[in-house]
Amino acid sequence: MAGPAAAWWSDAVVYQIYPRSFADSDSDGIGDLPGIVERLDYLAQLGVDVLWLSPVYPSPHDDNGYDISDYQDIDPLFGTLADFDRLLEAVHGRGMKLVMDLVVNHTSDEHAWFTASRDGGPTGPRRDWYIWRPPREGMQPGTPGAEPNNWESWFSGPAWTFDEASGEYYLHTFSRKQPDLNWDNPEVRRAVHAMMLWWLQRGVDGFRMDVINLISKDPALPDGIVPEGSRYGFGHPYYVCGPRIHEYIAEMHREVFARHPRRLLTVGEMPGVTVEEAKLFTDPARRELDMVFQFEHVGLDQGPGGKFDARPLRLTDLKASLGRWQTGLAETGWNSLYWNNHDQARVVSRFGDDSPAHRDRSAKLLATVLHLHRGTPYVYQGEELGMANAPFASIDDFRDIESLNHHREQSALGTAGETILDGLRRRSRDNARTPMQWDAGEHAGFTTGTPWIAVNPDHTTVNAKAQLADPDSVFHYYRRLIELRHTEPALTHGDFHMLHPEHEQLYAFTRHDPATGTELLVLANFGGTTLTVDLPDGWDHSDTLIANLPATSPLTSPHTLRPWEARVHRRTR
Ligand code: TEU
Repeated sequence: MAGPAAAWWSDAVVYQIYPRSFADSDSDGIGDLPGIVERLDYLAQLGVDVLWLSPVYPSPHDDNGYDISDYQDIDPLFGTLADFDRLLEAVHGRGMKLVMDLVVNHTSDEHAWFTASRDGGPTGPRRDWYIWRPPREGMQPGTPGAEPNNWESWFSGPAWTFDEASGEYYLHTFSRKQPDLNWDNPEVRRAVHAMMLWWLQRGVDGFRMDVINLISKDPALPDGIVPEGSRYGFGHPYYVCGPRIHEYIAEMHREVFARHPRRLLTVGEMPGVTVEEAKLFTDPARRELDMVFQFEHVGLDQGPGGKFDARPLRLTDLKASLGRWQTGLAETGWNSLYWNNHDQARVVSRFGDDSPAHRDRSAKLLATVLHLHRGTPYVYQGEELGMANAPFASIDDFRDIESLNHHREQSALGTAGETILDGLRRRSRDNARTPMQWDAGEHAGFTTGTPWIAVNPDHTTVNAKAQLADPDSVFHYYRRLIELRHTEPALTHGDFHMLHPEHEQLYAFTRHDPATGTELLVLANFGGTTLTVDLPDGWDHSDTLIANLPATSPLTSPHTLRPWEARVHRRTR
């Protein structure tokens, strides 16, 4: 239901730019801010409302900029603060908004805050800005098992690194070059708030907040349960939505968002968040965040071996999960909707079919299903072209620290090379990070230099230039879906009702907006074979709102859907 005052972002579509791989203006093989400026007309044509920039701050790039060494500047790789101001002005000039990536669970180990914390030793004034602990009692410091607890880093290996000079360990949930800040220290929180206000004063329109639900750790830092076959304990229960998380987010709202006159967008990236927690974070009355990124639906095709143990997706699992988030955040709270980002394999390869016969159709089907849900849709660069996973030939083709560490760790454990590579080909974050495919030319028009990661060879057929010229392309289909978000209030306000939840090939639902009486019916055939379905009453001969294939006959029940066909129908009642 519309509620008293729908927020501006409720009918907005956000586009994520991964600057390193978007457009390179100076031929160094790495995308940059002036490159983005040159491509803004493309984004305006797509019709998106908000751009989210992955980090462009100074960084040693151990994790491609998610390891920040200075929060208030631009990395020379990407340009200067003056380039940033020009970009912001150009974005605003086209009626779009710009959201920054805020990475404050951790800094780089090259950030001045951390070097002061480390070099000042255990009694130094900045020591308590990070999470330092002595070695485990009775163990030889610096040897395996002497870590203060048994938590594993998300990028393989222990979550602790020993500092010889002070004889203590620091905690890093991610790489050893990403030490976790100590949010329990009020000075840290004040410094982060001041930095956020600085960016808002510069004119940015909000923040995407990296792993923001991990910032509050159980101060006891207890050992986690060790799963069978693992060396490490499961630390999540002690820091995923930890004890003071809502206090810290509410404080940030008070100290930063509420002090700022402009209308912002705030989205918290939250691995492991539940519907119940998400409702608390996004309940407007609690004044915390506008929306969160949840991870449930992107973990459904994962086997017991973890992220790189890929399994086929069961459509019933996907519907049960997304359906639960739709109903869970219906009365209170708000969903963000995404298939892709810079951490996920390409959706057309993952949940669709990237073979030439079905690629465009399944890309459009996935777009239809996602964009017809209730929430704010996010499009990740290249998704609007149906960009697919890359054909990585060997480990030398990968760049991502998570992938490289995983490969090293599994090789040491004796896992067969092809098995490791197979997992990486399906799941590596590098699938999302190959350069944006602008045209069929050398390096896809991304750079005139040597790209930092190889372009996908399929750019000769899959590229923006070709798709702009083809009214039937995936690009123009996304453009129409984005336009619908702006023109059809049932997309924003309509309630959500899943149909046929037990069906393994049909994704079908209705959206009903009581204020206008508009009802939408979404039918999507998730597979390469035809499918005959019974329609609910009253939809015969209804209007087509959008479809990825031209209709051959009016809608009547039972209706046969062609392979990967998606249709949206509209009626008033
Ligand atoms: O990601 C956190 C996250 O939950 C994962 O997607 C993670 O990156 C990884 O894929 C686990 O398998 C955020 C950023 O989006 C990611 O790029 C960073 O590497 C990470 O935080 C650390 O800042």
